[in-house]
Amino acid sequence: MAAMALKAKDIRIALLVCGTPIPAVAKPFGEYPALFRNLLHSGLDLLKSQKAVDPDTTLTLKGFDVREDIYPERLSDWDGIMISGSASNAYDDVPWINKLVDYVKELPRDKEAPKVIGICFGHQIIGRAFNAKVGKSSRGWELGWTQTELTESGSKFWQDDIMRIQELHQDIVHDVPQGFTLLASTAHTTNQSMISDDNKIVTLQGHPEFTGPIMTEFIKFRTANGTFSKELSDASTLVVDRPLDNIKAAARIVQFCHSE
Ligand SMILES: *[C@@H]1O[C@H](CO)[C@@H](O)[C@H](O)[C@H]1NC(C)=O
Ligand SMILES: CC(=O)N[C@H]1CO[C@H](CO)[C@@H](O)[C@@H]1O
Repeated sequence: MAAMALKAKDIRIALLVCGTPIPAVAKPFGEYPALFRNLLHSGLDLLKSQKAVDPDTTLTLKGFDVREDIYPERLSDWDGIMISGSASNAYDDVPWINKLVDYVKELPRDKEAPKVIGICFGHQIIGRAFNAKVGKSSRGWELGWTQTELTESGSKFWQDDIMRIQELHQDIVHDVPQGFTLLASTAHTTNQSMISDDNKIVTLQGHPEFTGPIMTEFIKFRTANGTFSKELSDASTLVVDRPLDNIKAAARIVQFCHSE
């Protein structure tokens, strides 16, 4: 971990909320703002235990429901803009998604823009904004506990050789946009994580905010409603509670937003 401790401040994260988890997740575990707030606080605690940040550092996360056209007022108020997951398709031609894509497209042109982090649907929105092809995978769903392989740049950014994370998607970013570098891959999905060459935008196809118990609820619900086959459901359930690198990933996201 970085030897030089970053000095104390409040790290301010604006979460662009693009979806609502199913009630079996939202009720006990919270909606996306709560899930990401808990995750990033755990990441910050890890950084503190590693003495990688000042012990007085705090983190504030506020949700903005972009489906209702609610966006942060000023970019300069934030250290990070995070884009959440969603049950919607990033490639759909609907007004709120088109607006979000245009918003993301403009961010690199704005000097006040903070760091940008896209998770799952957010990763795909960033892909679309920068002209990658986004669409359904020919391999169907990538579901549950997964070990992603990090590229050389990925190991540098995520500070490991692999990342164990929960996956819940069938849409993928088909190519790495110009000006971005690939950070992680699986056999199912080559483009699992990307970083922009100016070091301002990072994406993840997996869900660091999902734990085994959360993923179990998604598997149960979507198997019952016919989305997942019994085979896929059984295979995913078998490994769903394996160890994850969520908090480590969260620490890297917090550090990314904290640094210049
Ligand atoms: C199953 O549930 C999910 C919500 O998690 C929803 O997005 C999807 O459309 C549902 N599928 C069917 C076939 O009802
Ligand atoms: C679907 C897929 O694998 N797309 C691309 C992901 O990114 C690499 C470049 O790093 C491409 O070679 C893949 O074709």
